[in-house]
Amino acid sequence: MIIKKRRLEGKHSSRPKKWGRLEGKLAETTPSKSDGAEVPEESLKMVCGAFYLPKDNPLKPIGEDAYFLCEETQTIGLADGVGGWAGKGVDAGDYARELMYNAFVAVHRQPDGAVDPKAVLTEAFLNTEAEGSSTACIAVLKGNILHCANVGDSGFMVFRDNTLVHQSPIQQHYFNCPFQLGNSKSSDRPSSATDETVPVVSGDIIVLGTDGLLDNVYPAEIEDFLKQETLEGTEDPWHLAYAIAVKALYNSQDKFCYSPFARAAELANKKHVGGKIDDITVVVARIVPQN
Ligand SMILES: [Mn+2]
Repeated sequence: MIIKKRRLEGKHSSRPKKWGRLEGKLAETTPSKSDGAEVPEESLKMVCGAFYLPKDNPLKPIGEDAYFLCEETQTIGLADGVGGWAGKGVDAGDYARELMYNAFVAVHRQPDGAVDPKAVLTEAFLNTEAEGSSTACIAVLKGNILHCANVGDSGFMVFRDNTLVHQSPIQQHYFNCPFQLGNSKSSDRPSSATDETVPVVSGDIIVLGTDGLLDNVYPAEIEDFLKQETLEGTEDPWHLAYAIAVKALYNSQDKFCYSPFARAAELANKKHVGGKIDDITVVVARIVPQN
């Protein structure tokens, strides 16, 4: 069963003021030198942190998002149970949590140093029995390449020198109905997952988020935030994840901001004003030299 997300709220929208530049072309992601010489591959690793802010709901205190971090295998992942299941008495958070638990288990069954994110997602999906459905994003660092498998409207961004250089595409059947893994016949399958490889360099910041982040915070806002953090010398990924999640929370509760969700609604000829209240998961990985 393909389940649409929550109903829209609000009546009209306003134009963007500050963040319109996001439509611009993304920078080249491949590291290069001006003299054309090949850049030697650096041995890199991810240092990870995360912050989860479930939305305020006494009936579902842990929300519907789930994530895992595994620095041992250099793998991170998150999932967002599709809230539309609540109308059928199903907590899709159960599906998302089981999926991420199974992904964490699957990561450790992969060959050393050769974790395949799509294989992890496939094994996790096959072992998940809960009712419901969920978006999912798994990212693995191998050498200097970030490999990602993504289903639906969670996703990841890569920032270099405080500038967005890569953003994963969103997969949706139609507005507010993302691709979703699940056990019903019409759910999507891991074979639908995007399979992306992004070269990274030391100093890059990877931000994974559920739509609670992506629908409320523009990448340009994260760029500004990273610039400020650079000035202040903050490097702790847990702190970054916390601060970005709080920004998403703030925007989600702003009834008048022209949020990414409001913009997407407008493009789909739907009406929505302000941020979108949702569970917010932010995973931050800082790319650093191996030693
Ligand atoms: Mn969500």
